[in-house]
Amino acid sequence: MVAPWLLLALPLSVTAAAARDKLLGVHPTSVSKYTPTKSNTWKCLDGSKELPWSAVNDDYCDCEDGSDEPGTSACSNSQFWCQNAGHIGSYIPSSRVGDGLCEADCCDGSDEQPGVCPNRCKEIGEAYRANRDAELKIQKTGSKIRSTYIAFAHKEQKRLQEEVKSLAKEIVTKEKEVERLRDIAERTESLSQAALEHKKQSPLYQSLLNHNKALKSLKREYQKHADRERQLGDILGSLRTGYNPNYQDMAVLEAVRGWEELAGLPHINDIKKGGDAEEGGEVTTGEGEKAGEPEDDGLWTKDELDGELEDILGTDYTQLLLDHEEHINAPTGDSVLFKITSYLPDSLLPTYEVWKDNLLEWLERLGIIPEETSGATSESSRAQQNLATATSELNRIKGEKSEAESTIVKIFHPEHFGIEGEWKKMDDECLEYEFGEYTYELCMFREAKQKPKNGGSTFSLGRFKSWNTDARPGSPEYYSKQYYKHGARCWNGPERSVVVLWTCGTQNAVTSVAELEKCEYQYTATSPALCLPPGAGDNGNGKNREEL
Ligand code: MAN
Repeated sequence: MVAPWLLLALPLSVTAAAARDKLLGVHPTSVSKYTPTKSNTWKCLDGSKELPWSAVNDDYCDCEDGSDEPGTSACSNSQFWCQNAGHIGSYIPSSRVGDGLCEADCCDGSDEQPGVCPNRCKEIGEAYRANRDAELKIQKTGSKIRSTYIAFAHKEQKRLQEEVKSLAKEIVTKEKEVERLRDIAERTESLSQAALEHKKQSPLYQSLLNHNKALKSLKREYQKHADRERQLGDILGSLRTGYNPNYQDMAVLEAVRGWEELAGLPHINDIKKGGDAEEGGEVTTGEGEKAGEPEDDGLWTKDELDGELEDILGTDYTQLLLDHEEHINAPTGDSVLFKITSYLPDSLLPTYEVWKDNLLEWLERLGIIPEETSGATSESSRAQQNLATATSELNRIKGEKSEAESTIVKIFHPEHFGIEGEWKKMDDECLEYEFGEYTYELCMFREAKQKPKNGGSTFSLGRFKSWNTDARPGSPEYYSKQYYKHGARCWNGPERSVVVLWTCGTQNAVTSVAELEKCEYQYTATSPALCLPPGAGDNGNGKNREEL
């Protein structure tokens, strides 16, 4: 079908109109390809056919590549070039040519019959340029800030490298210190062993051991007798219930009566005659005293003996001895002599110990100080404590060093703070955004949270998991998305999670929050870290478009 505006164009100046019509929909760089031969023919652009020049844009598709119909909808594989003077030129699919609709990409209306679509390119172009200029300004400012972030990352790298070096030195010193303290602890330990052996010779300790032995023996004998009594009780019980009273055997009767009295039982004949005396099972002691009743003189009852004797026999007498020693020495406090070791060089320590022992021995002999106050055991525990403190300090420094080392690796790692380290500045920075009844928090590279404004529990929305794994690490696209995962589980739903969509902006800020699905949140945010210098990293937005 011939485009109606082509028919309308016929009465116009034929040559001018014909020339213009033949170039309708042709991109400026291809204009030279649309000229007829001397014999007024034309070749399809793929060279497959030669046609009369009149066949170009005649609304009939002749060429396989659709090149003979750049300005009509006749060839389905063809594209129409909208010049859009004053804005940006753009291709549209040929199927949209002459469909009576005004295309956004064809603001000059050249794809429709004249008068159908007004030419709006001037105003659209102006608005577009104003917007682009504003964005460019933001990008320029943002990229300047970004370069300060990069400089910060380099500084941080240097600072951390220095820190690692100095921590390494500190570790060497601390390791030597730990070795020295271990040596002292081992030596004082062996000294304290000897002192302990000496203390164990004390009459008090020896007597305690004897008491313990005596108690153990008594317990063993007591148990033997208790067993024997139980067995005798069983024998006499059988005799009591099984003997024949008709035989009138006085010896048997006496034994039964005697047992009944001892055990506090009613006479068996009364029970058999149907008397109302109850059969007591519990055997009481001779005087009718009940087991478990406390003794007046403070002695232990049978129950206490059964329950607590075992504990007493399990006493750690060595520890008791040391506690006793500590207790006895406590009021006198530490003598300067016992603190002096911490000020002495290691090489002098053994000599000092010998000298100290001799001095103490003499002081004791002369009665100037009470005997056995050397406190070698507490000296040993002090040495152990010093060793433990130094060891844990060493471990703390080692931990600090390895953390600094792992941060150094992350600074310029594409999967962490970016190839240029541009995100390091934001490490652990927290941004907030208020929406509805919550304040939404985003602590970069750590955790996202949902905090209720009017009280209630804060929910974790997830911890930092990764950048946009669908893009190539290091590309701008890669840093346009961040995932925070495995937050607090939603009631009857998934674990809470966040996707942050980043764009270039002059400030680090969260600009919107939405809960797209239950417990799946989307933040939008801006950061200068994403502002590349204008021109750099342009991924060809203008594909198919061209500003004129
Ligand atoms: C809380 C908030 C909401 C969420 C519901 C799900 O109220 O975390 O965002 O939708 O729990 O039960």
